[in-house]
Amino acid sequence: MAYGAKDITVLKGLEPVRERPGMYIGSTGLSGLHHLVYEVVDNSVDEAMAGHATRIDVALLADGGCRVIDDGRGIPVENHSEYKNKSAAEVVLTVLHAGGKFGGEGYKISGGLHGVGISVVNALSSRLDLEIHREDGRWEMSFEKGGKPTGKLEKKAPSKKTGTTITFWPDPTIFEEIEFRAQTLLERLREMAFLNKGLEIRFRDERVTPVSEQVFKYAGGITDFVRHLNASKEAIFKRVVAFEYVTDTAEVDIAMQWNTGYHEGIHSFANNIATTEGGMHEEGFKKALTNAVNKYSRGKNLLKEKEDNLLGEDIREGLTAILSVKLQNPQFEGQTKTKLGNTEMRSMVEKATNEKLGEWLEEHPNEAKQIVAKATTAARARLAARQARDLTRRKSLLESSAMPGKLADCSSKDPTQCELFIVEGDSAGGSAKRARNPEYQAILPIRGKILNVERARMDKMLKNEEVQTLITAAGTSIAEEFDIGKLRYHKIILMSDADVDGSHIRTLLLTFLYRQMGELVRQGHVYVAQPPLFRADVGKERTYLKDEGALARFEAEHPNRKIEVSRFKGLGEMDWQELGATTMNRETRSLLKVSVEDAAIADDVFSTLMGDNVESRKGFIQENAKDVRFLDI
Ligand code: 0RA
Repeated sequence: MAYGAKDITVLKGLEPVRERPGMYIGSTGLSGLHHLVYEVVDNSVDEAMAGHATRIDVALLADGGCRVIDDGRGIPVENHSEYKNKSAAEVVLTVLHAGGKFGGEGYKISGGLHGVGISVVNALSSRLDLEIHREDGRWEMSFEKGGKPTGKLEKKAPSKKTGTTITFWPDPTIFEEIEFRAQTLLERLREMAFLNKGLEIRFRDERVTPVSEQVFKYAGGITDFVRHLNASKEAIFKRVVAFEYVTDTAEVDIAMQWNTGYHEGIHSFANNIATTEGGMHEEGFKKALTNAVNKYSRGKNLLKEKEDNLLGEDIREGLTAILSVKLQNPQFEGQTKTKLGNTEMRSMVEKATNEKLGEWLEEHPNEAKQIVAKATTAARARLAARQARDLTRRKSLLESSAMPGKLADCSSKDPTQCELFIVEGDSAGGSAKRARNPEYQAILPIRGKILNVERARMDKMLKNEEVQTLITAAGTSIAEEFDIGKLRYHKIILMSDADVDGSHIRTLLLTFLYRQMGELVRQGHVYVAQPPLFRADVGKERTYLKDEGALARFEAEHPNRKIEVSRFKGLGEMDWQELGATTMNRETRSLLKVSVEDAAIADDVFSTLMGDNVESRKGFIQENAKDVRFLDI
């Protein structure tokens, strides 16, 4: 049976959409505004998924409109069976829930977050122009003021091609803001192109001069997506593990690649919608991934009989994966409706992954070995971390409340008032002890050299005595045992030299804090001290300047004066009074609060600096040596 006008079933008029836009597009802010574009594009992508469209053009017009063109079949133009005198196109644009997706034998699979249809876009636009190429003609119709037709659908000229063009102008009385953000749209459109192999999506921003245009088209689909996500990372091997699994009712598409980092990046989608809360498909994938790798390891004796199975988290360390499923009736659940609830997808993805990944591993023994080796190292690091934790716990039990000897603790027991300075180097530690306010400032000297040895992996860091001391001093323990309620100092301040070694140690410590005590960073307890780099004397007046920029400004502000500048090579070169006044005294110092982003960057830098690949490490250091963002927070 041909799919045509009579399959388009009808539910409601458009008034409810204007009354409660949030119900249909989530919000009337930027996200809702962008939703309009996605809704239109989703319809075109559906046409592509059904095999009828190959290209979609999205343009942001100079006058604030948005135009979406596709080369699909075109919305049906004949009169609708249930509406006298109304074309199917008019029904699709003016009746809620009338699309190709509801009832009848429309598409097998369709995207769109709420599947609300383009009538919602019409309802929330001050104007909408429709152009259809179909049945040998070019047809046009326009709407204004929230979806009111300005006339009937009319054939304007003969045409040999097919397709739909929708141009709409968001209603400024509905939206808080009507200026689209190119970057946001662009990222989503690129994602759409990745998720639909071979589909060409063009994006043009005509609001800027020169007009910018980008073309997204990926012959490799989600395999290209994974490469894109891993582009700045170092893969453990070049190949992307990819497979698909198709049944009559659904489709599973998986691509993955491991990198030398530690981050787990599984991105799942159902019908092109990001399922950020996960769901059944993700559960099935994780279970089978763990199972397949363990089964392979046992089979090949890479895991000895007496050894424990690798855990899922070990196997997923450094994994970037895209899991895309397409199914008929997706159930979206969870807080943000981004969790896939269809239980049949759990077993289907599990089966697909067990079978296909199992085969892949057998067919690629070299790569398989590397996957197992990476997971084994992760498992070892996990065990070492636990040992280290047990050790600190036992120590603190034995010594009851005794704090480590190296720590010069403060007398106040009120954590909100207390500060812990982690100071690189013994001599700087000495100055810091003299300069501090012993009531609420504690000093923990750390010898940089010790941390600096070779490529400190996290497990080595945890075994390090000074890191252990830091854990005990902070009071919170780490990883799963972490308890922020036990934090002994509300400010943890890293104080190290403003040189390469200093920033190296900062990177290590930040990485450690980020990975093992992440909540400290997230809740804003971690700071970096800012010792000055220069002392400038003008006559009897002495000024401390934090960097070259500050020095240049100072020089500009003192023309024709003799300025005596000395540079501090390290904290050790400052006397304790100077250190106190410039860097520690609450009244006069300046501290930088470490953001989660700073810490994540440190973690990235750490992975690259400490990774096993010497070449990439060298390259990275050379490339980023001048990038202060990385090494000098
Ligand atoms: C209803 C039925 C058919 C196609 C469409 C709607 C359709 C909607 C949009 C929105 C943007 N682009 C679109 N392309 C198609 C099926 C028509 C047929 O059977 O030929």
